[in-house]
Amino acid sequence: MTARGLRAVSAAALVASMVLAPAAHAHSWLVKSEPRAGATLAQPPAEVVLVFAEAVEPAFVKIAVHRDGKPVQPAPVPVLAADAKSATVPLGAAAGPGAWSIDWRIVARDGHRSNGTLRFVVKPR
Ligand SMILES: [Cu+2]
Repeated sequence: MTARGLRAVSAAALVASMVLAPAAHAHSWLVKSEPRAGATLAQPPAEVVLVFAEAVEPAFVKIAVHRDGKPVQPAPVPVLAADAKSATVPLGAAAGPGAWSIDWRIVARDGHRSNGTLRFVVKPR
């Protein structure tokens, strides 16, 4: 490629990066949860509730639950609220003491993805 060609390509890349730069819009993320992030609980919760900023795409909600670093079996199945702004994750028989982490991965209605991990601790009795 010639020097001129290279300059043309880098100019095009610069324009593309400006056009594709993320703008402020309504993608979704975790705004609160029950239990709260970092909570230390005396009793295991029966369920975990994740509340998102905006509605999420139900088909693309992925939740992975670990207790003391091990995947909880059977894997809890999240139930999305009718407004698609919160998900309830039943812990059921798996609920108990330990360090819990809830990995969440969502796709907002605008197509943007986000993910994170909610952690809390349940003390042994
Ligand atoms: Cu977005």
